[in-house]
Amino acid sequence: MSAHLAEFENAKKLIYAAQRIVIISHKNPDADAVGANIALREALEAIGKTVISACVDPPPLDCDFLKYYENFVNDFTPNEWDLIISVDCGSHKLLGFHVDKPELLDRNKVKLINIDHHQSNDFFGNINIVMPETPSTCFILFLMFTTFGWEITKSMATAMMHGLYYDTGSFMHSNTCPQTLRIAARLKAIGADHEMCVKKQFNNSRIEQLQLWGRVLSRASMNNKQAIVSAVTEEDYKEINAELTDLSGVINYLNHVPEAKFCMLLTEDLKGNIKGSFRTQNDDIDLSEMASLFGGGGHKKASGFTIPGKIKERISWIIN
Ligand SMILES: [Mn+2]
Repeated sequence: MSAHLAEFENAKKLIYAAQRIVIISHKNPDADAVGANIALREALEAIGKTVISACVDPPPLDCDFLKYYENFVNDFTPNEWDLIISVDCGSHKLLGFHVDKPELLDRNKVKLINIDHHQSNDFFGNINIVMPETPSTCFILFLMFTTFGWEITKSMATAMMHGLYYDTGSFMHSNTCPQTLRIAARLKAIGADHEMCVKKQFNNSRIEQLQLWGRVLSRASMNNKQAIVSAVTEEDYKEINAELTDLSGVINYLNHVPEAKFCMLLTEDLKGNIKGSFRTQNDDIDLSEMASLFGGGGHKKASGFTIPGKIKERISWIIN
C-alpha cells in the first residue's frame, strides 16, 4: 500500500491549496459513502476549510445518528468551489451530478480527487487514490488521516467504523484483512460508537419486514438440482403491507445451507417484472453466467436478473 503515499502527498497539496471544498458521495449512497464523507468533512473543517457534503440522493436512514447527517446538499455550483473530492464512487457515472454538470468531468476546469476502493474505478480524478485491495473507503481515509497526522475525533471514528462495518458485512466478508481489524480496534479505542453501528445496520427491522422474511423462509425448499428456491408475490406485499426494500438481506439466510449448490429468490417487483437473485457459498459455480441466461449479470457468488412476468406456484403430489 506504500505506493499510494505519493498520491496521498499530491492530494494533501491540492487540499491545502484549496479553501472551498465539496465532498461527493455516490448516488444511492451506503454507509461507507456517507461515513467517509462525514469523517473527511470534519477533518477538512478542522484545518480551516469551508466544506459541503453533496449527494444526488439523500443519505440512508441507518446513518441518521452520524454528525452532519442532516447537512447533505443535493445541488451546488462547481465554479463556486476550489476542489471536489469524491468518496466511494466506483465510476464517474456514480457521481450523479455529472449529468447536469458535465464540467465535473473536465479535468482542466474542475480539480477532483477520487478516493475509492472499487475494482471498477475508471480514474476520473486529477488525483486518484484508488485501492481495490482495501475493503472500504473509510479504511483508506484512516490511512490518509494517520499519514497526514490529522486528529481523528470520536465522531469521525464512529463515521469510519460505520463504513468499515457495512462494507465488510460486520467483518464477515472475505475482504476483512488483518489491517481491517487493527483499524477497527484503533477506531474503537478512540471512542467509536460501534454498538450504535451494529444497532442501526443489523437490529433495525420493521415488523412488516420480519413478516415478509417469514414467508420467504417458510417457503424455502431444496429442489432436485440441490438449489434452494423461494419466492414472494405481489399479493404477499399487499397482505403484509411490506415494501420492496423490506426484502433486502433475506437471501443471505437462504444461502446458509452448506449442502445446497446455490439459492434463488424470485420476487415480483410490483411493476410487472420478476426479479431473480442468486447466491452461493460454492467456489466452483459461476452465478453471473447463470443470471446471464436470463439477461442479467453480477458476480460469481452473487447475481441477479429482471424479466417481465408473474410467478406461479406449482404444487405436485405423488403417492409412493
Ligand atoms: Mn465502499
